[in-house]
Amino acid sequence: MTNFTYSAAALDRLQKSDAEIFDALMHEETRQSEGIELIPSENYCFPEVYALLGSVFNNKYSEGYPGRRYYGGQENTDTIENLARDRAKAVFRAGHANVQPLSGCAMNEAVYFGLLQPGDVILGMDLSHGGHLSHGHPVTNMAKIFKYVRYKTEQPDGHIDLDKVRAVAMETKPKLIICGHSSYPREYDYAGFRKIADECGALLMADVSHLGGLIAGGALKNPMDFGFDVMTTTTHKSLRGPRGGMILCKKEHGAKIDKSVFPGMQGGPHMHQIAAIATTLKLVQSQDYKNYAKQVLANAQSLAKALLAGGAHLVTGGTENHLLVINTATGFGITGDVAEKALDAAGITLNKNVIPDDPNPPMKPSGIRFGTPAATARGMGEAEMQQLASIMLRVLRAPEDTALLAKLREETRAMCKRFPVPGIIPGTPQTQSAAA
Ligand code: DSN
Repeated sequence: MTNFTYSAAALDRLQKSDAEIFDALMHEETRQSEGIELIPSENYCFPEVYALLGSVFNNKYSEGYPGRRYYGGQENTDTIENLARDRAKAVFRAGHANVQPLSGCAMNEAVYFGLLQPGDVILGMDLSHGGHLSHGHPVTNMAKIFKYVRYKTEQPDGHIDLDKVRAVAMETKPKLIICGHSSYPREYDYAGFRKIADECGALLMADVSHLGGLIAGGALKNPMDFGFDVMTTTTHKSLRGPRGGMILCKKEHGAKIDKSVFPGMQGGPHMHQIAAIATTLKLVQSQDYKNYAKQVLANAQSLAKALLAGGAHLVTGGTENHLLVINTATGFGITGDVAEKALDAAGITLNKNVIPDDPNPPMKPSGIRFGTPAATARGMGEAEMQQLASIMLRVLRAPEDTALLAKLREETRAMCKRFPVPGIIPGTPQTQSAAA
């Protein structure tokens, strides 16, 4: 067995019954072990999560909610869903929690359909300024139902000017305002957003998918403490749980949200995923996890400082959370796709990313986005961030120097050896043979 995340017997059967998938799994373990993961929405889940994702809870249909299901045999599924909901409410100080959304887009759609009517106006952040697809990008199905309007960040410093947000809100009269991002490296003024929502009579939602774990660990502010109506978060990013989504809200919105998730949008919830969410929400209450959340931010600061010193152009000039965006076009004269590929060759995985009002197209954008949750989960600290920044700068200055990239690949591999991925024991016989 290569690790303790799967049962030995099940893995053995897989190897015999489907060698192609088995090999891909082994190669992916090797890739994750021997490379440095900097995609800010990715992480290594707690090893306990693998136990539940690979468990018999996968087999159960549980349409409905605890105590009111459509099928029998729910004594254990009710237990796990009740624990997940109670722990979610406690961790995020929310009046109500729904843990059934299958993932991020589904959870946000469930909020829109639960609290709004078709044609209602929703105000969210522009995608190129850090917003998310599920906040109503024109290519989404949601944009066919609701009318989305946008606020942007101010250039060149990249911050949100709340007076401008207020002006758009007063002009467009949204029924819902969304505060949330997937590539905005700054903290929000949650109290300021609450004030604007009150002035224009809108409901207020925070999508903290990237930040959920950092809020749970007490390292960042919690929108629920500022009177937000709804807060959504995925469960597999900084939270380190299984893939999934969660909706936290004021008690008064609970019935509408629940009805919108089931039967409005989904059928049977994924009970193995809910069991893993429940466990995750216990683990994030530990002191170890609180330390982890703080270290994620400290590492991001350290990385930002070293990159700035090396001449990188950081969007907004730095970071106040776990993520950073570099404008590679202005700083290094290369587009994000070129940077992504070169860094990958040096053993660092991150993603090309649009920058505010990017003149370039999404597949050849002007920037890259990266963050520290996964590297921190394997125990890397500020010293390693300095080393990482140095490797990144050398790659960005010479993305076509294949000899240099190969040399740097060895440096990242050596770093990885010192920091095993949680749940994977490197160098075991199967990993080695799959990698060979
Ligand atoms: N794809 C996720 C991210 O990378 O931010 C959000 O859905």
